[in-house]
Amino acid sequence: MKGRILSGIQPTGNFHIGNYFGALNQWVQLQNDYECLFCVVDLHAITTNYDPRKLLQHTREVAAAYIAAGIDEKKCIIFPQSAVASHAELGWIFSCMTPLGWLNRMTQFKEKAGKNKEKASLGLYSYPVLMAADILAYKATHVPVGEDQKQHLELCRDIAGAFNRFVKDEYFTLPEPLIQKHGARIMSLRDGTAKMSKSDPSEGSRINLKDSDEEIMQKIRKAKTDMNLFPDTFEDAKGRFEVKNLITIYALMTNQDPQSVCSQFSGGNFAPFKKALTDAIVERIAPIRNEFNRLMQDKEALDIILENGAHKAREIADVTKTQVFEYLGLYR
Ligand code: AQP
Repeated sequence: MKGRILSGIQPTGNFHIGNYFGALNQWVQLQNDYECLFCVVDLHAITTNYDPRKLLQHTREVAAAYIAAGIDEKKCIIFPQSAVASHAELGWIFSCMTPLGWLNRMTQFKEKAGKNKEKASLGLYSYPVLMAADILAYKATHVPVGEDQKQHLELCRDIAGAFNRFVKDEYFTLPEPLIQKHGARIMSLRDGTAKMSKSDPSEGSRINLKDSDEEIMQKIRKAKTDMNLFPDTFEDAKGRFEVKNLITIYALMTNQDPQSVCSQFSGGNFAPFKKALTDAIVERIAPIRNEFNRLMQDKEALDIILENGAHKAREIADVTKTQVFEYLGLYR
């Protein structure tokens, strides 16, 4: 094994192809080479407005999506973050070692809080500190991250360094990012400058993993393009954000590079491309969706997987927490 991986996805609703290509698809490959822990980060999901009546359902859905996409629950530890108390406990400890100046630099808080910064929760602001606790609780050596999470991982490394300096020991190793080369960012189908997001109120902005073939077809049909013809090269698509995004999605769905997609559809109008894109998405997503639906029908079996995972995760994280408490002189 090349090391230990920790990663997670928030149960904030509609699991989409951005989450799939930005995270999950990569995890499926990594599980063969690394010892993997994949959590459903429900404590992160409550940092913004959410519906408590739906959270548990969404947590199960994310776990089902992991397994449906190919994560092997026998090989990897799959668990809900809130089931392992050490995450929140270490989160508090690290928040006492994180200068405000470091958090003030985090661009995701600025994006998510938007103009309503004063009304955003303290939890949303300190979210990256809890993420650092998620990672360090398991002393993960590597963290697969989308481009947007890179800054948070750097903060995690800074926090690990600050802890090590404070206790005058190399207790934590600094986790390394594993960033995917292509398709690290899938954009909204309605606005090529905005990230495809679970919490985007526009359903048409994303392809969900559980969308029916008909829904996929409708969403691609309505996906924004522009008045020009299909570009000859991927370079020519520069500045045509929506077009570039659809080419990227097609390339990812069909395992080819964006340039060969341009060569294939060069100079044409968008109708045949959209037809091919719909077919490619359906071919790739339908088997995952069907497996997802099957798993969601047996909630008890899913809960057993989550509880078994939580049990194994606790065994690792509690050792770290105990050692951290000892270093800091906290009562145990
Ligand atoms: N559009 C995207 N393209 C590529 N990767 C993406 N990820 C998210 N959106 C895209 C990757 O998915 C993983 C899980 O993300 P998360 O749920 O922890 O938080 P997020 O990045 O905030 O995801 P969303 O979908 O945008 O959710 P909401 O709307 O709740 O904020 C991460 O690895 C992320 O990079």
